[in-house]
Amino acid sequence: MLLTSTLTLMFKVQHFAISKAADYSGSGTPVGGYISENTTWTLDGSPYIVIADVIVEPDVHLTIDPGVSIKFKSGTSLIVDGYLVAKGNSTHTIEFTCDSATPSPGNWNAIRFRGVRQFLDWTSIKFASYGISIEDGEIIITNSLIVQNNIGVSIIGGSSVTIQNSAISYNVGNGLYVKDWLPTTVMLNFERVSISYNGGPGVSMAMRCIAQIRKSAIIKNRGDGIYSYSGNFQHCYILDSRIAENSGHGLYQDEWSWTTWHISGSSIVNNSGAGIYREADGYPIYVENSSIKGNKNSGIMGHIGGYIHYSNIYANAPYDIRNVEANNVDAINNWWGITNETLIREQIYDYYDDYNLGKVLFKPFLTTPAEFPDYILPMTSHDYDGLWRNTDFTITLTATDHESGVAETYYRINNGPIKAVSIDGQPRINTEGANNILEYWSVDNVGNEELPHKILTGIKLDKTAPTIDVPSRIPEGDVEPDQEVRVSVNVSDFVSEVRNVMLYYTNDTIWHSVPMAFNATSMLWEAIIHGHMEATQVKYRIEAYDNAENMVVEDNAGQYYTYTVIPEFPTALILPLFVFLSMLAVVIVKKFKLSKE
Ligand SMILES: [Ca+2]
Ligand SMILES: [Ca+2]
Ligand SMILES: [Ca+2]
Repeated sequence: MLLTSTLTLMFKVQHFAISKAADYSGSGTPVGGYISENTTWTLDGSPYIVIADVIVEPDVHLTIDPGVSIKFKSGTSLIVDGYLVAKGNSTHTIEFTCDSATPSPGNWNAIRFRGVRQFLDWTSIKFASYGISIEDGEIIITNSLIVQNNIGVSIIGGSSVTIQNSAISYNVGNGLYVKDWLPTTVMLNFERVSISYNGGPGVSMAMRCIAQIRKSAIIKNRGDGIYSYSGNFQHCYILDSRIAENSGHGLYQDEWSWTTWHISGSSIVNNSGAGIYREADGYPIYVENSSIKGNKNSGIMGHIGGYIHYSNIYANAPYDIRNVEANNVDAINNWWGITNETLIREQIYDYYDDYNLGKVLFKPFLTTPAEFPDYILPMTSHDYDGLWRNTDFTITLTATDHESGVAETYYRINNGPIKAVSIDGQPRINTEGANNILEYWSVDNVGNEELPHKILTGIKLDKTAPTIDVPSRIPEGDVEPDQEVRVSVNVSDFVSEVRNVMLYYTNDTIWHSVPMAFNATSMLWEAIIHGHMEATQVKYRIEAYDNAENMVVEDNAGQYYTYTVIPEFPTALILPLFVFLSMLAVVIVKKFKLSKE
């Protein structure tokens, strides 16, 4: 409330676009304050620079055209009490990012949805504190990337959140976070979503949240894949999905959470914790047609209930199933990786290991692995570090697909022709620029195409050294003993811009180096040569580096720039003085001669 009233005071003008000359010197259209009538942000006006919070009032539509960039100043938000319709397309995505030369997660605050219904299609949302904060309404996000925020998607209210063909990845904390004690039930509906490489859990779920996750991948998060941490009346459906290689458990329901899990057609594999760990009892888990294998703290552990049928459960350590309660576990018709009943029993911890526990009922069991279709998209990653290069270079794309395997990885550079890694080799960047674009994706052996295509922007190549003009100095003419000389020079650079300029000078014994400072008024680089004794010949040259470590020397074609320090008095005074002294000498000599005579 405090924030809102402050903003009201600040922005009495309803929706304003400050003229560039007056308040904003960058290119683009500055925006801030209230939008109170239907508004469209167009390619012509792009980029839109959010210099203060933008608030879309109730019943008002903000439409954003394909290809538009929205760049947020530090700490600002887009608050949507009305409607946001941001629909890009595959060649013209809509970008929500920070307005910073050094982008990092948390540079700007959030897109906050508090209205009725919102659409994001072919968008990317980067470097926010909360990429998307859902506080009310119904949200549909398709073909979008929510990456490198502190938290990808935060849900603290609302009625339904649908996300399709999108990635929520590389966020610092949670990929998706659901607040405890939601005011109403929120339906989460994910299809073909990758929630991967986040610094916290992939998904944290809480009370009053009903999730259906279909054909999705929750992989390599530095926490649990899905963490259900609070409340009851929850259902979580995991259908045809892959939950793998997370640093915590694949699925973890803690002691404060009562969730019914429905897992079908899914792989829960190679997680550092348990595949599935249920700390609380009371609600069942149903697992069918799934693979639970390679997990490092048991396959399924805790209070199980429900059933586990027609699944592959093997290679989990120390146990494939570890029962912790007095109830029996229905685990018939599964493949345990072996057909020896005694060995299967060793992989199960139950009544026969501790008579206080219920039995795991595993007979009859399958004698060959259960098979299920591959619905999971392949995943491709790159190895570019975001830094400037000064020669042509290759970016290596690596693809994985755990079910049917990768058939091919494709890419195109700067919207050029589509190439295949197996035919054309890995992408090679040879165009100078600060923003080369690499679009890439893979296809698996049953034809699942990685969607949306990954798009790597900001690929930087600068092969051109800076240019240094002929320097000038003050004083321009004679330099007196001990007089400082100010050297000024214009240096320019194509693409990566001048990083630093050095002045080197010598009196023919020692070379000194002085960093030159950029004078924003004169637009020249300047440095001082300290004073020298008379008759000293001073030589100097200038070196400049750009941000890609290209270097150039300006040394007057090897001759250096030079000046000689003159004697203390200028010639105009010295000549008469010399004449006077000569005459004086003659007089003295004559007098001396006279006195001798
Ligand atoms: Ca046992
Ligand atoms: Ca696949
Ligand atoms: Ca350059």
